[in-house]
Amino acid sequence: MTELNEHFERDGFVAVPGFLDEDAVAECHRQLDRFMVEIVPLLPADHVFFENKNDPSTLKQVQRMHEHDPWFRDFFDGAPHRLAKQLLSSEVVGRNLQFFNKPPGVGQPTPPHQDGFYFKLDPPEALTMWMALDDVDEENGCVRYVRGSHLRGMRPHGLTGTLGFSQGIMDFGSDADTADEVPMLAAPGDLLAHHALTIHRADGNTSSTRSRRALGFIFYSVNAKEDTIAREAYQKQLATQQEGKI
Ligand SMILES: O=C(O)CCC(=O)C(=O)O
Repeated sequence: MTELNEHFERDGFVAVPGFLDEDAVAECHRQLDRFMVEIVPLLPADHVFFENKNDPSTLKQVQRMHEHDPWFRDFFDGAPHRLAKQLLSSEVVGRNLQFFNKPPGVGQPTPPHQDGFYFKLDPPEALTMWMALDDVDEENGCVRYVRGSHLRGMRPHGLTGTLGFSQGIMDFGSDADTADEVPMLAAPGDLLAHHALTIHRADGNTSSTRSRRALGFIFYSVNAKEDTIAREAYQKQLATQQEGKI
């Protein structure tokens, strides 16, 4: 087993500094700029979220980029797919490529949650990768993981009211949660990977000038079966919750 796998299995997350080199990060930014101009205006409302839907500069999330653009599909199918396969020790299926931003000053906190609660998988064998495209720290809302939380099962979640992160752990914040929380500082091109049961959250962006852009990659193990009834019930609840916000 590699060192990366050992860390991932022990902590429920692992950091891969320099996953993309400087040139690859620059190319990713170029492609992202193109995507924002050419593709975003064509996307359905439930694939693009804004902090303020009347202000395009507050774009906070784009869903399913790999389905809308061949460059991002090829990127998703390359190095992230290979790493997901290694970390889950199984064949994997790429499910979502997302853009995450916390725009300066207005980017809201990401509520504490476990991605597996959204995925509805049995067994919950899946992971999310999060690749920084800006320098990310406490000021602009770095991701924070609770070390080892993937070993303690699924926590109850409730509705948060946060667009893009509709479900959160309502009783989060005990000493056990906070003592093991790790702020994940990252530079452009650094990648974090977390297990579907790992609790994570992020503060809002309190900087007035620095964005906090990232790409997220979701992969399911082929051993994980989707509970389609639970998933449909969740999608219906989500559609009701998003009314008027998107
Ligand atoms: O970008 C963030 O603040 C959090 C992203 C996240 O929760 C995820 O990728 O699962």
